Amino acid sequence: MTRRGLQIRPMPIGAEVGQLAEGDYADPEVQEALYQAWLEHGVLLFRDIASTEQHLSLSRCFGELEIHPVVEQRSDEHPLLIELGGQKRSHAYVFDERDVRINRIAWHRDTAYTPDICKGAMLRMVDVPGSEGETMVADTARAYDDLPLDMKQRLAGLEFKATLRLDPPEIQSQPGAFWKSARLATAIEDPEGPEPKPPGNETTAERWPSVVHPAVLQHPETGRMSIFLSPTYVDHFLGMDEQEGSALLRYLADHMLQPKYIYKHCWARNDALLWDNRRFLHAGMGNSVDEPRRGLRTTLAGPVRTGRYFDTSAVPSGPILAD
Ligand SMILES: O=C(O)CCC(=O)C(=O)O
Ligand SMILES: [Fe+2]
Repeated sequence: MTRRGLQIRPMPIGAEVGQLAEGDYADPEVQEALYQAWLEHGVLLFRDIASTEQHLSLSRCFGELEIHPVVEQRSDEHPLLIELGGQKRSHAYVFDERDVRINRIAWHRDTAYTPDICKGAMLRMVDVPGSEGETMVADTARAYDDLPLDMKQRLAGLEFKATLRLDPPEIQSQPGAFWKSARLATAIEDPEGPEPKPPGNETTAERWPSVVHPAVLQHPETGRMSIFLSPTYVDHFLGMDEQEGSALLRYLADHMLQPKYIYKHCWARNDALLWDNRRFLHAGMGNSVDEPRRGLRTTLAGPVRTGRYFDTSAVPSGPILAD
């Protein structure tokens, strides 16, 4: 506990931070205690973050913020925020021919489709869709610790190729997805939905050339190892044949997404969840189309240069950091 009575309450995964007065964020002692708690637990949960100003100043306790590279995601409210749901309502998909959902996102690591991943992100839920729309986080440092030694040796030095997929037909139904099939909802299933975009096109590939990242990462601040693989963006492991690669991918996804490494957060309005993107994967459960959900998210600038372009001559054609 700090002089100002800051409380950090560990959860099985991550920790919840007790109520803070807004002025406390400016106190260097509070900032330092928050930062250390974040490095230790990897995920922090805050309650009652009631305004964008508060969200931004709390986020800044963990470092400089960056403008998100995907222009389409940025919120009109503030350049340092991206919006999930709300104005940026996405298409609905039908999962396993059963659940018609929006905002469902398979396990991923933010900006793992760029050479510099972001250090972390803080998602604040402004409109909560009833009991739906939970966010899950998975601790890949604990998962790494529990790997057998021969697997740790196998992963050392291994790299994977990663590519951004924005478009409907490419929605993941592979390791890291928690569904077996997904298809775009029809206009009858999702009458309010936006017009479907054309399938994956050259523009995405030109703007977001494929990158390469290490399969395991030593955390630059704590020195702790984690499984760095991002299931959503991975194409394959470098230098490995397809059969061996897909078996390894399945093994790692099954291992690191065991319930014991996962915290599933059921949102209350104005909760804010901060994850260390170097250590944690996260995923969105999604919600039904008639339940509005709106989240705003800051992005912590790393940069953590862990990657490089797959094609070394690749030059992204679009804006990367700002318009
Ligand atoms: O909407 C969610 O639950 C997760 C969103 C997400 O992946 C993100 O904010 O980076
Ligand atoms: Fe994300």
